[in-house]
Amino acid sequence: GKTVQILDDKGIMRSITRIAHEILEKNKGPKDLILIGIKTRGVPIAKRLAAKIKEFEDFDIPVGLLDITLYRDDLSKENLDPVIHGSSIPYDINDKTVILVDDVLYTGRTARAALDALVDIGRPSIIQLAVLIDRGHRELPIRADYVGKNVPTAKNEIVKVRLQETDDENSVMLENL
Ligand code: 3GP
Ligand code: 5GP
Ligand code: MG
Repeated sequence: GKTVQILDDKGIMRSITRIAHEILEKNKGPKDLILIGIKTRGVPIAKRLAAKIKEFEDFDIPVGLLDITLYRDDLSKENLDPVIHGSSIPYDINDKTVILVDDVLYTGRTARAALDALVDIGRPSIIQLAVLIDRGHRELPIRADYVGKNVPTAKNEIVKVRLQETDDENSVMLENL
């Protein structure tokens, strides 16, 4: 199908830089923040945000990860159920501001599963959500606090996120299946 580029290397970099500034602005600095990347590509985005905050404020933000994937059940092509495979959050999240980070926000089911996983681990004072792309089509009352780019999509389109750390290049493409 047809493929169009939404962000190039510089565009991704600028979005992440802006979100890093927005995180610092909204939370009045880097204190008590923890970034948690959602597997696979949320993790390098979380690490890039932490590196930006280090650059701006000379402050180290802890970065953890959650491994959540969506599984189709046998009966339905539409309903995807998030399954939590594991996590690496070797920090006390109690009374902290936890920022979940993912590449694409779509139905909101992954974010919801991430919230479930977090409340099992501790009791953050605030949980926020940062995504590189919001492609719409929410099926739950979930929204992102920080968005790199809003991309209106059809349900039969997919957003291809490629990052240096996982794919050897930086680009976001919209692909029409
Ligand atoms: P990610 O692990 O980096 O998020 O869901 C597994 C991978 O499939 C995701 O990588 C994502 O990039 C890719 N993907 C592309 N389109 C879709 C989609 O419509 N739904 C889901 N769940 N993943 C998609
Ligand atoms: P949701 O749970 O909000 O439906 O989807 C979020 C998760 O599914 C994200 O982790 C994301 O990787 C993946 N996802 C959903 N739609 C897309 C898409 O169009 N492109 C990519 N790259 N990932 C998607
Ligand atoms: Mg993802």
